[in-house]
Amino acid sequence: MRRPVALVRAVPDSFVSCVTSRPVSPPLYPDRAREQHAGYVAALEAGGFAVFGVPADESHPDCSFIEDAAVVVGRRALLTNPGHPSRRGEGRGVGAVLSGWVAVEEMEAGTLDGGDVLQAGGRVFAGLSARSDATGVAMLARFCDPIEVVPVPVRDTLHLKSGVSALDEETVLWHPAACSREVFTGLRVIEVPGADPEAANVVRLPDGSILVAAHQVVTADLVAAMGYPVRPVDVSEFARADGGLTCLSLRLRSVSVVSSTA
Ligand code: CIR
Repeated sequence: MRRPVALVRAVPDSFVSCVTSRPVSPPLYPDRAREQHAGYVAALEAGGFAVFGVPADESHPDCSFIEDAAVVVGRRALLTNPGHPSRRGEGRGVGAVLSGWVAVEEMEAGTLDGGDVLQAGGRVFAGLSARSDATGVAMLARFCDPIEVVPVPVRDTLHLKSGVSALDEETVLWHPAACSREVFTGLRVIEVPGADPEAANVVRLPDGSILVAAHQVVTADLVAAMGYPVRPVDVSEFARADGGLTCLSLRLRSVSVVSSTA
C-alpha cells in the first residue's frame, strides 16, 4: 500500500541544552527523549505514515523539533529562517533529506518557524509570534501563492500550533490562548478547555486517527467523543522543552511511497 511520508529527526546528546521559556529542573534527559521519540515514530507508522529519519545535529540542541525548520506545501518545501538565533542552521540537514522528496526553496528575508504554520481547509494560517515576523509571513505568502495565507497574531503561546491544530480538513482544535477564533472562518472550531494551550496540539494521521499527548486526557476524551480514534503517545520530555506533538515531525502529505509495513 502507499503511505504518505513523514520525516523525524533524531535526538542529539545536546538536547539537554534546548531553548526553554523557563529553567528546567531536573535537567532534560536525552535518553528519555529518545525512548519517547521511538514511541512517537511507532504511533506515526501505526497511523499510516512511512517515517524517514534525519540524522541528529549535535550543534543544534532543538533539531528534533523538525517541524520548525521547513514548511511543506504540496510537493514543495520552504526552508525557514527560525526566529531563535540558536536554531538557525537546522535547515541544512533537513533540506538535504527533503530534496529527495520535494523541491526545496529557502527564505530570503524575515523569520519564520514551521510551528507557526497551520494548513487547514485549503488555506494556510501563519502565526505572527515571538519567532515569526511579518516579513517571514510575507515570504511564506509568496511561496504559497496562489494558496491564501492568513496572518494570525499569536497571543500567549510560543507558536500558533502550540494552541491550535487540525483534526481534519474542516475542523480545528483551538485554545483561546493561541489566537482569536474569528480567523478560522468557514471552519468548525472546537474549543479545548483548561489552562494548557498545548492541549490543542494534536497530529492527524493518514488513517483518520488523532495523535494526542498521553497526559492530555481531556483532549483525548473530547476527540474520542467526536468520533475520531485516538492514539495517545508520551512526549513529556519534549513538553519540558516547550515542544508539542506537531513539532516532532514534518508531514509530506502529498508524497507517498509503497510500503509493506502494517
Ligand atoms: C524552541 O523553543 O524552539 C524549542 N525548545 C521548542 C520548539 C517547539 N516547536 C514547535 O512547537 N513547533
